[in-house]
Amino acid sequence: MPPPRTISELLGPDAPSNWGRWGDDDEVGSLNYLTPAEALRGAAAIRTGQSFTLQVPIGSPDVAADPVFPGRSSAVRTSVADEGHFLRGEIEEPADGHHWADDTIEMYLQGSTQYDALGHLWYDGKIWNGYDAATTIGSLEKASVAAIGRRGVVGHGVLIDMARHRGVPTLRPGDTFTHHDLLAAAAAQGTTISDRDVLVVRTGRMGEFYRSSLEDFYADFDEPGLTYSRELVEWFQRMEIPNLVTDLIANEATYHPGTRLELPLHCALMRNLGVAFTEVCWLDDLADACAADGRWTFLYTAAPLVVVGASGSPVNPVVIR
Ligand code: UVW
Repeated sequence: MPPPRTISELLGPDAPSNWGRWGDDDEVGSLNYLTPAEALRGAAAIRTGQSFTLQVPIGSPDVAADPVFPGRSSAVRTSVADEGHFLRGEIEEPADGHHWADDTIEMYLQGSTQYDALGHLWYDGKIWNGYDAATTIGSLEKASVAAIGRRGVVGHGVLIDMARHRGVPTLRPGDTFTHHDLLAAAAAQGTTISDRDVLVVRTGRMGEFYRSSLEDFYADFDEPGLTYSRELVEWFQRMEIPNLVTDLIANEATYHPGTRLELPLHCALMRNLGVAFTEVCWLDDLADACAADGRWTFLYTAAPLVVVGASGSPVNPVVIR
């Protein structure tokens, strides 16, 4: 048999699917698993009340660029009102003497810590739930990130630290792992991945981004990460994983090792199962805290912005443990 040349061939005509599971008009997919009971299970994991935010900075003057997928560019924030505008007479002095600051920002909505919309990526002319890919033209009519933003994400999270498990500060380009590796890492951490957990996976890559030069980080861009197999997709489906959260630029190994096809898990998990993807997260501080007291579970919350029709949104998830 010749090797698959397309995502469609790799995943096959009978790929595991959740289309229709939550009705013909669903736009949030596996986030439906996050019932109020899951919020309570997450809340029950809180012991000390310590909280962590998972967003990387947008437009920090301390770094040369934001961590983005090749082809995207960093956010550009512009101050359109500040004291300078008043000093230069560019804004009319109000009679009551008050001054203000205002900004605009131009950015890829997938250019920072982000939620992907379920309609962000597709193959064979169909997006999540079988909606026609033509519904994405100009604006996502279906399965845009606004649906996730309106709903919000609250659940029981578990952190699996693959970098710590492998005894390295970061996984390297081309390193891959499977759900078997996640389970082995969980066992080594003394924790369990339970049904309906928000699965948070640290590879160390975000730390590496801030330690490296841009040239080094993007040379032969080949992110490490989870890699496609049908068995792995079936595991996600069986475990009813609602949300995959990582410190990678695109949540999975860039290339499927056997075929070199790009980002097959976006299609197998996001398009077919409706798993929400949260990318470019800062997980190092959370991981250090979990390692310090051996507790790897927590309440996970996130609210991407309700950007109508958008394929993604910046987000600052909050974890409480
Ligand atoms: C791509 O679409 C390439 O990646 P992401 O999911 O990070 O936006």
